[in-house]
Amino acid sequence: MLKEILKQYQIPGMLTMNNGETCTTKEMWEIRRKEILTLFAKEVYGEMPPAPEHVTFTVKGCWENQIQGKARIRKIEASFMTPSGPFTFPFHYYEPVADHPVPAIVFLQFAEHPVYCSFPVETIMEKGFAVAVLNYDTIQADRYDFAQGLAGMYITGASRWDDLCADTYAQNMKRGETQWGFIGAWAFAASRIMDYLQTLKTIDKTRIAVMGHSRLGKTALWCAANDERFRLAAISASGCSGASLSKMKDDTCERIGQITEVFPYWFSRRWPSYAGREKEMPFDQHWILGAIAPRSFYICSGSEDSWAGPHTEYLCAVAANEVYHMLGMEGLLHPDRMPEAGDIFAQGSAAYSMHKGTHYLGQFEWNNVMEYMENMR
Ligand code: GTR
Repeated sequence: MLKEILKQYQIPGMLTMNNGETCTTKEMWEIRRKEILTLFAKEVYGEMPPAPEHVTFTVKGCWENQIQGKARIRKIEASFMTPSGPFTFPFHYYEPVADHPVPAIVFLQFAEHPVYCSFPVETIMEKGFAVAVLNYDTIQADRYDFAQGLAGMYITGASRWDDLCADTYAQNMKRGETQWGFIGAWAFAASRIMDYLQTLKTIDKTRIAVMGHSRLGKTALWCAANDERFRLAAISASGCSGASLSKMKDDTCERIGQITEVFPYWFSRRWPSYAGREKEMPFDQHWILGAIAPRSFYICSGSEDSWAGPHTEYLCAVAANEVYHMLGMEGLLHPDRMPEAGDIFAQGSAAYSMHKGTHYLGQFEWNNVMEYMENMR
């Protein structure tokens, strides 16, 4: 049944290489994966600058014996050079008291949408997971303004940002056609936290995830697709331009035209040109989800989250199986039907869950993701 639906929407396969050959091996996939990343950098999210040569981490605060003796907490500042000078951002790091290396989650957090996603820190500590929490606002305030935050610091051009401050359109146009937008900048910051986790002996480096909800679900997707140190991307309600099929969007869902009208600055300047042309697009979002393979993703949907399109998220995950199967892996193990509220498909090398309700990331998702990671050994 699901195969027929994917066929009906003409969801394109991702295994034809740029030179026309079919990708059939692990070695070919390494090349094909890079081709897909390049395509999505240019057309969808904008190009990521290279990682900085040095990142300095400064401990700004350290609290032992916290959360009823279960954890220690640190406030860290990460600093690195950009083409426009140094950039510094803070994050909080919670580590459970343990006598063995623990798995970790980089959690991308909203400052102003607390109802959107919860962060059950006590449960996380009890289950023995470290968590680094990044407030996305500290990288880039979420308004159409490249004169503030990280993204603009990598965009150099003829005029200075302060000449353009009042004119967001001019700022956007100063950006090269394929230069990055804010999703790229948030994802880049998550990778800098990964740099920090790499320095810790207390972390199990084989089990580090990046997790985010909604626009930060899109960010977790883009981050993990690029940064192979992440073993898992936990992607909640990422909807349009995230882990969901653009070609399947109906009138109930957000479409490329809607998202790029309100948030053009999240994406490459080319992405708006696909609005209304979804049917003609030679690719779809399962390609970038597939670019996480052979590592894993965990897609989380809400049954009543129609704007994000839970059915389009689910089928995106199903369509990404193409690459896992080519690699001889199970991929997402799922029944041949659409999902229902309460479903958890977490037995394979990728996972999917659907909570009952609207746009939210909460206890259900955290428990599912941690349980999945516990089994990843
Ligand atoms: C919406 C946007 C969605 C989603 C959401 C969010 O307005 O159109 O795609 O990203 O914001 O991040 O909260």
